[in-house]
Amino acid sequence: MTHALPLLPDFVPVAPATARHTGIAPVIKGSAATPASALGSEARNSAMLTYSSPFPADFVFGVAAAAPQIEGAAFTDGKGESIWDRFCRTPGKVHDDDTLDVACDHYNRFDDDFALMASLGVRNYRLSLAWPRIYPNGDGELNQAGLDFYHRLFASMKKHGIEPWVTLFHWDLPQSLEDRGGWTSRVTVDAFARYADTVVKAFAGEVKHWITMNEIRCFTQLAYGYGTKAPGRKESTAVVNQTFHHALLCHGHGVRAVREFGGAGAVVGLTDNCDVCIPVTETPADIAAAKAWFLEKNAHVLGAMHAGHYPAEYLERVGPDAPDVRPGDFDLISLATDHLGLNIYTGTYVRASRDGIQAWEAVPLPANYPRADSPWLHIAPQSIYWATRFCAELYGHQSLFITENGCGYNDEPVVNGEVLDLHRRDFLRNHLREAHRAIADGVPLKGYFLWSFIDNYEWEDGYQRRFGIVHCDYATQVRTPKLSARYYAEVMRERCIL
Ligand code: BGP
Repeated sequence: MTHALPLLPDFVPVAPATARHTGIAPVIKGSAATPASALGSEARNSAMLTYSSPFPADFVFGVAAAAPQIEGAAFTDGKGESIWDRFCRTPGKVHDDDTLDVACDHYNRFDDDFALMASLGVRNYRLSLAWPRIYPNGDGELNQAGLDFYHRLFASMKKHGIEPWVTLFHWDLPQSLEDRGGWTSRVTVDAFARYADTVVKAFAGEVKHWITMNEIRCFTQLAYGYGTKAPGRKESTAVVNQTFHHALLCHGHGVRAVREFGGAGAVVGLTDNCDVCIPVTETPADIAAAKAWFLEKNAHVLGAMHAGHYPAEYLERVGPDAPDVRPGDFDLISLATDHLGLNIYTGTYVRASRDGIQAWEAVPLPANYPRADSPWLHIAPQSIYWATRFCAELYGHQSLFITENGCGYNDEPVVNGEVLDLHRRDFLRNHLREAHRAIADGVPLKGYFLWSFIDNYEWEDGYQRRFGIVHCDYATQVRTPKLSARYYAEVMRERCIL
């Protein structure tokens, strides 16, 4: 069956962007004008990719996880306390008061885990480094045992033929830094700069793919505004906006550290969970509305990073709550990156407003819209297509990765050695189809990392929520690949949607 869609009406072939991050094409609120596509004329050629075609030869398939969620060994070999180690011990904050103490015991079982990954044909694994394992107090004394652990881990990955994609920060801030203000304070920025320098220098020989931060919104807004994630604070909008700014500075330091110490061939970028939308109908009017929504909602992270300043519209919106910006901050924040990672789970439906005055109208989801057991995870595979396409068009990105995509469910029992998670297989297949469609339409999507390799500690949902393609029995630490793991293994082997 042929699935090659014609290029959508607003794909105007233009010369490919010369810089990695070109300026943002203007979207004027209320205007019907559609920004020109940043995609080049190659978009037309790659539209020859059909539904049954393999993914491009250089397309990266992988799986993802993060240190605090799988490693366990929360206080072993000198590791310091993280804000999540503290938060999970505050009664009522995490489902069943689950702790990260043991998790998947990956700290002790990584070699077996990599053998299992390799047996499924996984060649790329996105992981994170635990900052408090390396600097137990965030700054201060270095813990050599922490560095040694990751040297052993990378050696094992190499032995099993698995390429590391390393995130410098995936939410496990050292508690000592939180005691000094956490993300509200520049102390954290300085400490992160030192930590980034240390780990990039230490692992330059083992790691070539770097990701600076994971999902700035989650460890700032949700953690310091809503208080649902560690450290669970409820600060003012102005303070929350400042935490965003400090996180952006740390992203900049991550880029700087890789440029200075990463060695030949090292690449770096941010992983963002941008707000994602889907045009209700794929018509020029709804697409333009969705694009205007995307630009507005992402102004304070992607917009700022790519423009080299906070966009005027954002500053107008936040007024006196705007972050304090010091001279030189945006030199760091807007350093050129090599790729952009997007964690895509869900999306908002947007259409052209019926009053013809507003630039867009978000359509609320009805109560019976399908979702996973995670209450926020409404199933919207087209999110992948539109998020990657808008990032290419609006920011001129030439190299995009889905760094997370997956679904969380509660009860997935092992029966006769199997977990028949057809729901996850379906989720995966439908999202891969949209990734494939994006590539066919010329979007420079270069890879896909599934969240997650193994069931793990899902933050405030503890061990209740399972996102893995491999089942973890937390009582015995027995791993059982689910049906979705077998399915994904075949997809990776054939490099086709099956
Ligand atoms: C992302 C995080 C992951 C993972 C996933 C599932 O936001 O980067 O670490 O946890 O979401 O989400 P959650 O655990 O919040 O349900």
